[in-house]
Amino acid sequence: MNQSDHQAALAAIVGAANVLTNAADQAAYLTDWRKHYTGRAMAIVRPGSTEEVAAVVRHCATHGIAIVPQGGNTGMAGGATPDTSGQAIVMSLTRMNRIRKLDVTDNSITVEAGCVLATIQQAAINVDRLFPLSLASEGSCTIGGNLSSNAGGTGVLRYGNTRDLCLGLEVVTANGDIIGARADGEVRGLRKDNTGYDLKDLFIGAEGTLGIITAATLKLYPAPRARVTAFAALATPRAALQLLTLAQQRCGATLTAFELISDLAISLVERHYPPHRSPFAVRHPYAVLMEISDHEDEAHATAMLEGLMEQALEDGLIDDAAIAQSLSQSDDLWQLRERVSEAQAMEGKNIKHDISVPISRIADFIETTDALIAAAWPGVCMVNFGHLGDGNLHYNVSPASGETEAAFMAKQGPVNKLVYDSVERFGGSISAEHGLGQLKREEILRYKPATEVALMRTIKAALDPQGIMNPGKVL
Ligand code: FAD
Ligand code: 2HG
Ligand code: ZN
Repeated sequence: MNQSDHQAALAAIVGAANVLTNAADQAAYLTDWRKHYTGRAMAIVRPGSTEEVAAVVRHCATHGIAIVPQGGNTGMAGGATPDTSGQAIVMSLTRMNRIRKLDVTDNSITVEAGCVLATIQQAAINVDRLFPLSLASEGSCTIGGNLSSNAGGTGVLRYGNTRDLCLGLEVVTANGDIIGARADGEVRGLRKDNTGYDLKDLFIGAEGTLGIITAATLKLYPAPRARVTAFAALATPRAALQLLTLAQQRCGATLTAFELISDLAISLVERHYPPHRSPFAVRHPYAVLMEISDHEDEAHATAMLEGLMEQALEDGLIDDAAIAQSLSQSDDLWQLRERVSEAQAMEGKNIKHDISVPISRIADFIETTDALIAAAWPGVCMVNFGHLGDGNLHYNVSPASGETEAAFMAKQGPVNKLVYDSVERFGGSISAEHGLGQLKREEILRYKPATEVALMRTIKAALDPQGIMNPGKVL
């Protein structure tokens, strides 16, 4: 069969309108969000049901055609972009966007893989529940992509990563079998099920290299009665770490977000997203954005945050504080955090490091690594922000003033190596929440023990013996 025979066979499965073959229709699917990778594809295939996904996979397995699964295409590691051979298909799951079931007694929701995260959050709110996964890309990323990259976001310190929010998965395997569905078609989603290896955990975080997630049953939580946000100005990440310990002592499980933002990151948002501005009259090197989710009421949550801020000021941990008095003030503060990535992208290319170290070592890591970078490349800018409460930093590096983008990006390899070697010395991970994709596929070999990489290859070979599932990613 030649390419047009395959395109026709795929059209027979999903409908001709859902097999995109011309360059203009394909363009949006072939470049990643950061515009670091552009690939080519034999076709963009958009199945509308699990059975169609399975039939497409069976066709590809029979003919050895590679499949690149794609959700909202917001990934940061190039995982959803095909290579330049033009031999693979991109399978976009976005037509599979139904909410199949929501059960308030089970506190669970079953959704198809292409469901946009914000849609799931809203469905939960509609029944007075919370789906706590929250990321700046929530308006366009899909739950299939969140699960496949085991996304983190801003609620991890209280609710865990996407993996922790998943009760069950429906998956199409690399030979086209459907697993995870019960005989009546529902996705299994038990709170307890110790019947051998937990297969769903293999597919979570696999970045589409082992199979295709078609639906998931997810945990819901009672909706908090009040969410109150505070913004604190401070001098150093070390002070932020002390504030985290104090906040955890005083607020316990009500502390649901603890984000660090450097002043440079805030300035980028101010420049590109006016009228959002720091609430403080003078500049401070760092800010922390904190959120309390309270099951009493707003007055109780506000009083708790006020008490915390007063003590932090008294103890000299923070230099100033603002507590949002309304939902719109809270949204304004969150924008200062959530817009950083987009503001950085508008500024031009940057070298990203999505890293984690033990929470206790984060201040030492920043001090040490900042000094190493300043010595090696004087003048480059550190746009440092992230999920401090999880030990996860977006330790991004931007060009020195006047430096061309091309000259700066030529340093990517050595900058990455310096940062990742430092992460290694601090006992951390070179990918905290964005995955490996094609971006870190080579680098991981340097930092992950060879026996663990070998075991990953064994799993890959067992589940995808032909290597058709998202080749060139992760491994
Ligand atoms: P895609 O980008 O389409 O795909 C991601 C990976 O999953 C690819 O390897 C793809 O092949 C695979 N995949 C997608 N769907 C399936 C499926 N159904 N079955 C099998 N494999 C599949 N990430 C965080 O963890 N925390 C953050 O705070 C965060 N903030 C972000 C903010 C912005 C502004 C942006 C642009 C991105 C952010 N991300 C963050 C990165 C990104 O990982 C998440 O947006 C999201 O998890 C990706 O979902 P997606 O649907 O866009 O997946
Ligand atoms: C965030 O936390 C995302 O905003 C993106 O994970 C981080 O752009 C980045 O480096
Ligand atoms: Zn993040």
